[in-house]
Amino acid sequence: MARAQSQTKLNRRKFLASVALAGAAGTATTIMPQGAAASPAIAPPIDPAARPSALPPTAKMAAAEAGTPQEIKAETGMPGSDFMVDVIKTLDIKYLPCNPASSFRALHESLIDYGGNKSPEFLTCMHEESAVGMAHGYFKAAGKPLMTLVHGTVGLQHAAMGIYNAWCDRVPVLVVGGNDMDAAHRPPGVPTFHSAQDINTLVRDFTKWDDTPVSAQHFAQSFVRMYKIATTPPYGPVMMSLDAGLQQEPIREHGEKLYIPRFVPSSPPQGDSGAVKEAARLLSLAGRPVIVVDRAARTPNGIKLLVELAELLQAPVVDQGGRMNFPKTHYLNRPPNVIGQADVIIGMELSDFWGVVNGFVDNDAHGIGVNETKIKPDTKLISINSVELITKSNYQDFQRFQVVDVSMPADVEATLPALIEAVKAAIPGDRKAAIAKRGETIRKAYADGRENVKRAAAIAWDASPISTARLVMETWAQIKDLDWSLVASEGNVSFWPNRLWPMEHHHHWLGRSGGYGVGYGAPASVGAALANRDLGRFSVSIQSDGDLMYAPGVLWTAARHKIPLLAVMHNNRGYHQEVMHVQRLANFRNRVAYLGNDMAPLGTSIQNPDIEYHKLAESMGWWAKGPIKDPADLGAALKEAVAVVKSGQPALLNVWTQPR
Ligand SMILES: Cc1ncc(C[n+]2csc(CCOP(=O)(O)OP(=O)(O)O)c2C)c(N)n1
Ligand SMILES: [Mg+2]
Repeated sequence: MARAQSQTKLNRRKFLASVALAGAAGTATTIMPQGAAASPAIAPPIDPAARPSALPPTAKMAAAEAGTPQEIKAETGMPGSDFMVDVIKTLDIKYLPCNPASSFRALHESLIDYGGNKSPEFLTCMHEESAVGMAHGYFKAAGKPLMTLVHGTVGLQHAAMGIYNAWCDRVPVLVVGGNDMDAAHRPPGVPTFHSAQDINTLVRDFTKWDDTPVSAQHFAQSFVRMYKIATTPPYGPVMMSLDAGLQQEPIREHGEKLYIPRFVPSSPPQGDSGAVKEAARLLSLAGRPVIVVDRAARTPNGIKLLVELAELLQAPVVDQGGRMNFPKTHYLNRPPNVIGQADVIIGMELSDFWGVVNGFVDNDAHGIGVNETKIKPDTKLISINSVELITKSNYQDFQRFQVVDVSMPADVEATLPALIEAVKAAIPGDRKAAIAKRGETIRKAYADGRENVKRAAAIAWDASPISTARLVMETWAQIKDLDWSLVASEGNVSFWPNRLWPMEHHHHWLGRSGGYGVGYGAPASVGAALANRDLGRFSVSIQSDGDLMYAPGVLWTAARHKIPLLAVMHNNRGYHQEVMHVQRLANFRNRVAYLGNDMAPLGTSIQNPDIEYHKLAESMGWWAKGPIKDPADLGAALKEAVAVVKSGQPALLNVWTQPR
């Protein structure tokens, strides 16, 4: 990008260049590293006169090296990045989780000094993946997107997995990467290592849109546009490469007055009326309709609409848990085994319809996966899925191809009101009694199912290390009277919260990472806890050990910014899922998985030394306790931790658990 060659800029560049040159020359002529003469491996001092392109330092340069640096002359005119702050402020973005970097120093300076560090407020992050994970979790609790700034190359590389998770989880995150693009004027050395022609290419395959503005006005249009695209269902992350020069240079208006485009949200895409009618006809005539939902309820209203449809049809709902879609306490909430008997299945925002109606058995007798259908050959399939509108090619988040009979590339929440009305109109009067009877049978199955789950949870109740069911239910006992929000449950605790906690409200369950990139749980729970703090809710997370150690610095961010969160650790001392994968392959090959001398599964355990997570958290400003191994100690420790979190601090309990 061409930079304005203002007098100020030239002065500053000359000044910086002179300091750098004088520094190099000064070093060469006067300083010898200790022991250098004796070691042939270390280059001899450089004779400045022998260097073809560098002049010996002038007296002025040498003085600049030794003396106090001169003040840089103040820039005149409105800095481009101040205008950028004006643009950003129109969108009411509350926070900016961010790891700092020079490629966006100008915007950083404007945000704090011109923008007053409000809307957005900086949250200091220790890893770019943590920043994106925080924005991801925040959105799911608050329903509002955050932005982050990343160092265009290296920072974006760190952020990439978090962006992929947000993409797969259909969550908007606004990512702006600083990038010093003018090869003729950017500082050489490190800043040039950190520049690229096109940083956006790194994440283009898993963002909804990206751009590289070349003027202040272009920035204004693109920032509002990226916000609009990210927040139009299906939601998704978006990316902007932001030139360091454009941020830094004063505004040039090209004779045209700069303006900030007004943000007007787009309406979500609604299913075609003919397809809605056909879906309603199939559902209302079905003997055993089943509703399967994954990310169907975008908002609390989505839950209400789903309850209305399910009750109208007295159809069981299989909630795959991408979001809090349907109350766990409702008798129509059923496990996936109802799918086998269905004659009509409607899938709503499913990430994997094939997986709903087919089974895959890993490693059969021939060592490869086997596919088997789970449904009857004449079962009719209906799909409402907005993600079909943004399918890309490279990453395989679109899963296997599944033929469906009625396909609506549309947003479920936006389509449900029309579908409900169409179903009401389509149900024949003489089917109403049969539909009501279907409901009674399901009600009984629901009650029996609850009893079975409770019996299963009681198994090994007193075991040490602590059973995952006990971990989850002891936690429940301490939070049940609060306005709680389970902000993340990472690792695998056999889905006990989803099976046993009476989740009813949108914030009771926020879903998982989306892309199953491990390392999501810790930052997403801090981000969601921040949103819940502002909304007056109590945040709890089930925090696995493997997940926490990808980027534990987010613990510091939570303490620094006073984000109350109860992190109850599922510390099974390993990457247990991978323990099982290696074991499965050893079994298949008729070998004993080699345990190594310390009797731990090799390459998959996190033991010996055991990580003292409570000390780790304490060192970063958390209240913490552990390791808790005896289940009898758990209740009291949780009680203490809950009181700490209620007082506004984060608290972590390091609990030793059974593998799953
Ligand atoms: C970034 C990333 N690296 C590796 C994996 C592979 N992986 C899947 S589950 C898992 C174990 C996670 O350990 P933990 O969070 O402690 O959960 P546990 O399985 O022990 O319950 C790993 C390493 C992954 N999904 N993502
Ligand atoms: Mg683990």
